[in-house]
Formats: sequence, C-alpha cells, structure tokens
Amino acid sequence: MTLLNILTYPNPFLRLPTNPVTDIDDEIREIIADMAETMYDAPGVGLAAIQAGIDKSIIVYDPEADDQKRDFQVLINPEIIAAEGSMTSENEGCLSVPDFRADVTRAQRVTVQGLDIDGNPVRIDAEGLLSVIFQHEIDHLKGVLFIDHISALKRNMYKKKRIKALKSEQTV
Ligand code: GNR
Ligand code: NI
Repeated sequence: MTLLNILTYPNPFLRLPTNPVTDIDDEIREIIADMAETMYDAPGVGLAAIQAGIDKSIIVYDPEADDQKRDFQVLINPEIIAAEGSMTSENEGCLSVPDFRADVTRAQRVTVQGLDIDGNPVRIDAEGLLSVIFQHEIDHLKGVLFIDHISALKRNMYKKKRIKALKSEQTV
C-alpha cells in the first residue's frame, strides 16, 4: 500500500469535477486501499479521491477513525438523493484546507446512493457526523470545498493567510 500525497488549497486540481467509475477493477481497488491508508495516516474521518489527485468519483470514510480499529467504508459514484433539515457543523475542517476550521451550515439528514466495493448499489440514510462527512466528501467530487459555504469575508481572510504562508515557505 502507498500513502498518497494530499493536495492543498489553492491547488486547481481540487476544483475539477470527477468522473464516475465504470469498472471496479484491481486499479480501483488499489486506489481505495491507498486512500484508506492515507485517511488514517492523516488522520481524517473521510477522504475523496480528488484530494489525492485522482479525478474519480470515490470516497472513503470512517466516522470513528481510529488507528487501532480500522473499519472504513467506501462509496463509488455517490450522490445525495435527498436532504432535509438544517444544522451547524461546528468547527469543520478539511485535509486540503490546512490550518483552518469554521462552522458550516449543512443539511441535518441526507440519503446517499452509490456503489459498494463489489459494485452493488447501496443507499444510506445518515444524520449527525456521518451526514456531514457525506456532504463534505460529495462536495469534493464536484470541486467544492467547505470554505465555499462560509462568508466571503472569512473565505478571503483564509485565502490571504494561505497565500502568505505558501510564499514564506518558498523563501525558507
Ligand atoms: O477529517 C476530516 N474531518 C472533518 C470534520 C468535520 C467535517 C468534515 C470533516 S472531513 C475531514 C477530512 C477531509 O478533508 N475530507 O475531505
Ligand atoms: Ni475535505
């Protein structure tokens, strides 16, 4: 297995729409295993393939991400087919948006449809953290980041801070 390099904002790749997986072959299974390893190593509770520079519609997640007890789930070509209610996702963060956290308004409950690792269709009703993870990861598959859901003022402050941090990295 291989640890994948996680792309960070403002890498333009993070804005690309992803392509549906048409054939779950060994290459796809290897990508999934590498994504899971990368998620636990980060550590994070979810990861979309595009964060590792792979423009395919794949997410892995484990709301109880724990290096001791790894039981991650995968969804291929996931879509939100129903959403209801509204909640504040407190202190949301993203592995591709370093050094920043913010409250995000999210749907309270979602129904997600996709394929499992064997290509079988699955439908999952989620609320709480799992619902937030699905909304966050499925956003990634459309090139959307959680900072797109906050005020322009806060987003611009983050952009400036991030660009400044990247410039100072270059001069060290
Ligand atoms: O690890 C992660 N934590 C998290 C916390 C609140 C809401 C969403 C997330 S997902 C994030 C990992 C990540 O960036 N996935 O794309
Ligand atoms: Ni993220």
